[in-house]
Amino acid sequence: MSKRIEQYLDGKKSLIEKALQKFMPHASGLAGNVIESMNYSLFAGGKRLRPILCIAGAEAVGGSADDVLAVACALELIHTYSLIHDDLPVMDNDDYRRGKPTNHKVFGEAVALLAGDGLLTLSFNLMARLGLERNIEKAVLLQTMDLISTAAGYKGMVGGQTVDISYEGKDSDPAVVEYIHRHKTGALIAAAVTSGAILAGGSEEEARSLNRYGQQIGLAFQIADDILNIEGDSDILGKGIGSDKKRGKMTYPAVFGITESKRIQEELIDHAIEALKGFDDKADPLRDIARYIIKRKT
Ligand code: GRG
Repeated sequence: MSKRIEQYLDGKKSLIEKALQKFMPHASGLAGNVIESMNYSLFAGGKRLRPILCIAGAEAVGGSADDVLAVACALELIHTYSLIHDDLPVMDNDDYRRGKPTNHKVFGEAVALLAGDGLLTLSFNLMARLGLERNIEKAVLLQTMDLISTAAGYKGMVGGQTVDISYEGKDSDPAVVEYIHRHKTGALIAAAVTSGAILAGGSEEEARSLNRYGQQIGLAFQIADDILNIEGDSDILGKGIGSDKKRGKMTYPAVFGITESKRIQEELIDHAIEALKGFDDKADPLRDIARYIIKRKT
């Protein structure tokens, strides 16, 4: 990873950590254990990629982190909810996430399920509060919430996850694996970059280009995740490897083989960078992130 992108990611990550600390409630009262469970997974680590992309999307159109911090944090809450639910025995049944025992291992399945629900609903509360407190133009905020809720729901992440679990153990199908990856992972990543641009006052054309960028890196990100599940180091990843093969998951390496999957990744990153051709150097962090996504070890 180049020094420039390393510094950018570290800087934005610490901004996001501080904002998350500010937005999250402290565990107290009769329902304190669900708050504790929400905070456990949210602060267990994580690259904070989706909020960073939201900030980088805002910066690419001339905005700043401050314009979008609440929405950036809301995206991380949605992402963390999806990880908690994804790890449940009824889904992928994983024991480790972000280097720690999964939420249900610590708090039990019922509280883990509720912690996911709590994070998801709090994310929309955060966005609504941003609108109320910062006096964001109503149409802009509604467009952002429409974009994010669509990406997180049945047309995006939830839909992709449904196909992912229904196709376990089935014969390889290139169209199905692309559907799974674009929806399960790509949709929220694309919404992250695009929402940043919309909130920061980007034009429709800029938002469309950034969405195209997000779709390409989103798919590449999940292919990289598939490859890390085979070639990665579980200590660095903070979760087990080899699980996709054991469960008969429809992944890019399973469908196309490792070499072709790596070629597809590179091609997607080239297309992502091409989608940024109308942007000046304020979009350099997005260009660097695209390259980093397929080189990452975690
Ligand atoms: C609706 C019941 C219900 C469950 C939803 C939608 C869903 C469960 C899960 C899908 C989300 C998922 C696990 C997608 C895989 C995407 C992925 C590669 C996650 C890991 O993301 P990173 O690497 O993780 O950004 P960190 O820990 O760095 O944040």
